[in-house]
Formats: sequence, C-alpha cells, structure tokens
Amino acid sequence: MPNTDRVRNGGFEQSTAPNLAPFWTGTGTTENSIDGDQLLGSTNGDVDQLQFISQQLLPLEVGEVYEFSAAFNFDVDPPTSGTIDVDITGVSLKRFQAVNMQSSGYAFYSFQFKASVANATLTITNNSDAQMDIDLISIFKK
Ligand SMILES: [Ca+2]
Ligand SMILES: [Ca+2]
Repeated sequence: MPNTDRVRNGGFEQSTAPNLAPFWTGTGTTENSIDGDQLLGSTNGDVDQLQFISQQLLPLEVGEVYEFSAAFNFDVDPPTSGTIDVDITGVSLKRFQAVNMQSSGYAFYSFQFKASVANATLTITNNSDAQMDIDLISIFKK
C-alpha cells in the first residue's frame, strides 16, 4: 500500500480564499498569495485566537505509527500564553506551548502517534493569544 498523506488539501492549494473547503471545515479561513502569508504554493490556512480547522482523515491502519507534521507562523505578534492544540480521534490531545514556539516565520512541528481507530478526525485549535498561519499539514505512516 503506498504511503499516502492521510490529510487532504493539507497545503490549502485546493481552497479558494477565504473558504476552507474542500475537506476542511471550522472557524478558520484561508488566505491567498495577495496576503503573502503562505509557506508553499499560493494559499495558507489562517487560524486566529480561539479558531479551529478540522477534517475527517483518510482511513488509518489501527496499530500503525503515523507522524503528524505542520508548519505554523505567528504572523502579527508572538504568542505570550496558551497552546496550539492538535486533536486526533483516539490519540491523547497534543498541546504545543505557544510561548516556546518560534515567534515569527514558519517552523515545522510534529509528533508521532499510534492509530487506535480507523476513522479519525483531525482538529487544530489556536488556544494561544496570537494570530497564526498554517500550511503543509500532513500525516504519513512512519
Ligand atoms: Ca500552501
Ligand atoms: Ca495571516
């Protein structure tokens, strides 16, 4: 079985700003190259304070190890408190301490997890006090 990305439209290149669709839903938006905030391509996600984005992942193989990866950018002011939360069904909530993340410019953050359910939903929530861009979200089997 090829190791395909379990996240669809993870770079938001299929989205027409400011809409999240296809695949993504939530209270966040997307931005296009006019804003100049993308890391790769012409579009990025924009997830500001208390906003979230979510999508149903392609099926996972239960018991297999996967790696979540995404690039985050605090594009206005650096965060001083709170967390960036990544929730995957069946996996303990991952909280990145925002104050310890790179304060400006994109940086990649990742973690590995073992799938416990086949049909999982990915939700990324900005619980920090700073505006945030996001691009290149992926989940590959290790
Ligand atoms: Ca992109
Ligand atoms: Ca932005």
